[in-house]
Amino acid sequence: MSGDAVELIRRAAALIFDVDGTLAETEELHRQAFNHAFARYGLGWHWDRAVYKDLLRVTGGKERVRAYHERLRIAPSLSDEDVAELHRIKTAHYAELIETGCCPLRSGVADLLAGALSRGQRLAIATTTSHGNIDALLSRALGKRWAADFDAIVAGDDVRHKKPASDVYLEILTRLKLAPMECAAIEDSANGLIAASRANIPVLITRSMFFRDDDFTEARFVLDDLSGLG
Ligand code: XBP
Ligand code: MG
Repeated sequence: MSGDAVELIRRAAALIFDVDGTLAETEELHRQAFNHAFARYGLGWHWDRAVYKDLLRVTGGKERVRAYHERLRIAPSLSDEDVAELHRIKTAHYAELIETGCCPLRSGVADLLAGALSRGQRLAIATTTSHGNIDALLSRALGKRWAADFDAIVAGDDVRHKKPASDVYLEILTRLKLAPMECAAIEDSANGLIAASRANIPVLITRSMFFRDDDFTEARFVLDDLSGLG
């Protein structure tokens, strides 16, 4: 464990967490939920891990479906209503998968959240996914009243532009009334790193399953997980 990473975390007035890949390895469940929705919708699409890894460059589930559709040479027409319905099926199935308890918080996350609260630090969430998905994950992992510990929660649909745009992070800073350098962002992907860096917030990367080969040159620290930081 780099002592400087501990210092970055402990000196921050607020810790701003990404969700997917950072708090838990959720992307594999998102992938399974997309495939469930494609089957239910009779599309005959299947995203294997390699395809999904590539598609994860597109942030946002609806945007990811649209991007894949545009890449197909022969494709059924797909209206915005179709995409919305597919995404609704996907989201419902994702919540069912989360509810089975198969997706615990990643190593070190619970200790870091508890340690930060005990030190009087503030907690926030800046994510591309939806409030419903955040609630499904964190209710299961931290209990129904989890949100009381977070001073600001900004999701993809709350802002105009999803990551790698800085919108979610700028909105968090406004809500917390803090300067960027008073915070630390904890992310797992290059898109998340770019988003936080564009808002001038120092970033600590926790390497995750799908993004471990991303370019993290701009990050202040790159760790395998968050254990030892609490
Ligand atoms: C992850 C994402 C999300 C999820 C799917 O962002 O890009 O789109 O893959 O969630 P982050 P939705 O790591 O910033 O949370 O289908 O709800 O978009
Ligand atoms: Mg992420």
